[in-house]
Parts: sequence; C-alpha cells; structure tokens
Amino acid sequence: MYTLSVGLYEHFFAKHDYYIVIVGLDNAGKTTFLEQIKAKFIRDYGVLRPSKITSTVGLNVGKVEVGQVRLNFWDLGGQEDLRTLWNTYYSVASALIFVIDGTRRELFDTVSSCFYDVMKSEFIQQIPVLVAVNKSELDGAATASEIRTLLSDDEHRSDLAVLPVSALEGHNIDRCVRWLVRSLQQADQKLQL
Ligand code: G3D
Repeated sequence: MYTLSVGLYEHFFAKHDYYIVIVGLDNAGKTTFLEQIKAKFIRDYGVLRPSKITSTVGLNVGKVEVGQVRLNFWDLGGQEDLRTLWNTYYSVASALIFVIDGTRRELFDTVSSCFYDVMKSEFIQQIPVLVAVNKSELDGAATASEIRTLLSDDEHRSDLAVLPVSALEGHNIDRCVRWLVRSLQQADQKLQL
C-alpha cells in the first residue's frame, strides 16, 4: 500500500527534470537570456541588472519549474576555446538552445559553421532545438526567416524552432520556455509509444 501511495504521489506530483544546454557565440546574450527566464519563472527572483551580467566564462546554471516540469539550464561559455567543451554536455541534454546575436551580421558565417558543428552531434539530432535570435528589438536585427535561411535548417524537423527574442527586454522569453516544455513532453510521449 505504501509503495502504491508513493507511486501515485510521484505520478501526479513529482517534478520531471529536464536538462537544457544553452550555447552560442560569446556575447550573443546567453547569460541575459537565462537571467530573464529566471526572472519570469522564479517568484521573487532578484534579477541581475544588465550591467552586472558578465559574459559567460565556464558555466552558469539555473533551475525553473513550470507546472510538473523542472527545467535545469546550463549556460555554457561561447569563447572559441570553450566551444570544444560543449559536446561533453550533449549526451545528457534533453534540449538545446542556440542563442544568436541577430545584429552582428559580420559573425553570421561563424554562427552558421558553429551551428552546423552542433547539429552534427548524434545526441542533438534526437532532441528539441530552439534557435533564439536575440537583440531583436534593435534596428537591423535579422529576422527569424533570415536566420532559417542562414542555418539552412531542416524545415521538416518539427522539434526545431527559430524565434526572435530580446533577452534584455524579455520579449518572447515565455514563448521560448513554453515551446521547450511542449516539445520535451512530446519527445517523451514519442519514446513511450
Ligand atoms: P553571453 O552570455 O552570450 O556572453 P551576455 O552574453 O548575456 O553577457 O550579453 C552580452 C551583451 O549583450 C551584454 O551587453 C548584454 O546586456 C547585451 N544583451 C544581451 N541580450 C540583449 C538584447 O536582447 N538586446 C540588447 N540590445 N542587448 C543585449 P554589455 O554591454 O554588458 O556587453
């Protein structure tokens, strides 16, 4: 009876943990993006002022709960020498967020080859991928469809989304998180079939 009660409790109330890797070139806005997620989904979270946010060196972590789901974020450093470490996280990741500075067109070739390298991973091919086109509030920022063309993404992948965001202003952050939760749950359902 005790085991049954614990089983039922876990079924209905236990949080399901997912692990989400955030990558992208240095200064794309990864840390600001994660700060906004925490600000929006953690009650009374003391958000860092943008001036206090420094570029990701090593790893920033964050944990938020959305309904029955707990999202554990790992924001990885984007400098060239740190990028080689990204794939050590892929095998345990449930989803990946690739953050792009939509205003730095001179970096788009680098972004494109970096994205290609990420997508080559057999682990990443099996999990939801969200491309966040950041700094979209600034004049001249690339649109989501421009970035789709740049990344030559596979339109047939339903678990890949490209969304314009402003991490600084919080635009579309909720939408990104809701897309992630929905995609992660759909991926789980497919595994159970
Ligand atoms: P990183 O973690 O990817 O290295 P950061 O990037 O989050 O440290 O952000 C790098 C710089 O971009 C920061 O500015 C930050 O305020 C700015 N930034 C992040 N997101 C946005 C955005 O949506 N819009 C605009 N306009 N700026 C953004 P500084 O000046 O501190 O380098």
